Amino acid sequence: MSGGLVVALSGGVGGAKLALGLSRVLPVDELLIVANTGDDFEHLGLSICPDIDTLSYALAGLDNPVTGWGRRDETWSFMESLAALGGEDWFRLGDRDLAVHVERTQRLRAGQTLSQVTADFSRRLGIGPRIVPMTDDRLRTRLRIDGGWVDFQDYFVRQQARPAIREIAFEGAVGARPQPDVMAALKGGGLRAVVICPSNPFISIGPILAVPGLRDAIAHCGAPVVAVSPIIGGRAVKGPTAKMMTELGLEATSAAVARRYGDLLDGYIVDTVDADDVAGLDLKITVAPTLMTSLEDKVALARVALAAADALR
Ligand code: FO1
Repeated sequence: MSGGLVVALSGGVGGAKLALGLSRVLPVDELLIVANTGDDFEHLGLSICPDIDTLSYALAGLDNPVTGWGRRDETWSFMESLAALGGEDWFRLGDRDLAVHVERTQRLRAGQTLSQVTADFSRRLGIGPRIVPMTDDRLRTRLRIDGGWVDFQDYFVRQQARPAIREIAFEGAVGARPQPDVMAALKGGGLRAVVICPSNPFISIGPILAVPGLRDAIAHCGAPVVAVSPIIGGRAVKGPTAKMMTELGLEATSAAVARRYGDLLDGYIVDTVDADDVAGLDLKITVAPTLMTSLEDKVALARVALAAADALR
């Protein structure tokens, strides 16, 4: 069975790979990508939205294949000039990328919502499916490390995710309202599936589910909810997911990620190497290659995720 809207929850690099695959197999009006904005921050006077931009660049074919974030064919004159002046250069903003932050900041200051700015940028970059922030309100991921609380990008980029994480908080979550189109999609009829992309369950999907009402709306959406594990053989493909799980007292396994999502999930897609690891879970398990290197891999995994969801309808 196919047809109907697919809502995909995604963080940055890993999630964007599956989102790109989904965008290649679904009609543009049958995919709504919900981006994490917990990583967003204000830096050098600019509003930076890393996961929205990573998703946008990936779907526009403008992504940097080496870093996974930022733009391809980037130049760094701004950063070099900033460093020469003694400015903060730990968070690298390429020249082309910079234009996005400058224009977004202007528009947000003029009163547009992040959803409006993102939609217009998407149209101008030729992106078909909709990418929406999980909320238009301010929600910031904060991490407690030894020494106190720090902003997400301070931990992730400036300190290169080295400190051990003791606690995670989503500042502003209590008052954040879910992005209206996401709620309408989850509550309206015609939903085919919710796909949780292979993103970090704590810092990428966690903030999305922390927006009041969103987790509940997903749980009661009436369509299958499937997740793709971000862990392959006890390791994250990219980023500190495995390290973070260990620090938070969990095993760095696909099974532990599924337990983290709890009763939200109907189906779970894990890599072939993790088939035994998830054998005890009370979930419909699909075993498939989940490492996405080529576009073909992304498309293939998107098809697997959709088939897994459809089989649960
Ligand atoms: N990640 C880095 O590791 N170093 C950087 O200098 C960096 C700059 C950067 C600029 C724009 C942007 O949209 C993302 C950027 N990222 C950088 C990635 C980003 O901060 C993280 O990968 C995400 O927040 C995690 O999903």
